[in-house]
Amino acid sequence: MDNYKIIFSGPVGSGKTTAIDSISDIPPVKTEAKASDEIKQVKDNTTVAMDYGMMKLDNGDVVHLYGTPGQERFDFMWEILTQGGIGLILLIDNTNPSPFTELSKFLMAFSDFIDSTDIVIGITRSDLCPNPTTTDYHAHFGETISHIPLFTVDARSRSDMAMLIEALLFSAESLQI
Ligand SMILES: Nc1nc2c(ncn2[C@@H]2O[C@H](COP(=O)(O)OP(=O)(O)OP(=O)(O)O)[C@@H](O)[C@H]2O)c(=O)[nH]1
Ligand SMILES: [Mg+2]
Repeated sequence: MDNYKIIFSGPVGSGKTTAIDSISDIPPVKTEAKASDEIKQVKDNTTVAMDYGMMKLDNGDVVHLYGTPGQERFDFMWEILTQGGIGLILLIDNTNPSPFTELSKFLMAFSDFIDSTDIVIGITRSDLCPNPTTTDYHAHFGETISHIPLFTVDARSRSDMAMLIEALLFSAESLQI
């Protein structure tokens, strides 16, 4: 039996806590606090340290799921949480006024981890804001993300989250982790 650690990150409200809720086989451990006024317009709570969940694969392997806080003032947790991880699932909220800027920011912040492991991008909340499309993301970022699996997903959907994890494990296996 193998154990893997995967990290969910991305901006505030992109669905990291929701994603782990959707896919975890155990009730997740959350560290949420009441959101400040700015965030409160979108949701009541925000992650201040981490989320933790886990899922068992059919072959008996266990995938440990860690969610980071989205707020940059808690970014000291990002490096702590990536340690020992085999890959990153980056969730980007498509309703953000500048989703490209948000994606750039997180690709930069996690660049060392991405360089040494693997990454999958999930574009969330596209049902609320269909643009930019995945084609627009590829057109804007070109080579930078051409090798990265990128999907439109709903963090509330277990099957969508399972697809992201499968894509990440598939990429990681091809790197022979
Ligand atoms: N309509 C819609 N809502 C979504 C989708 N994905 C996530 N959500 C909702 O968006 C919100 C995301 O909130 P969280 O999961 O707390 O976001 P987070 O990334 O953990 O945010 P922080 O912890 O503050 O960084 C929740 O209310 C979800 O139900 C989606 O694809 N469509
Ligand atoms: Mg959260």
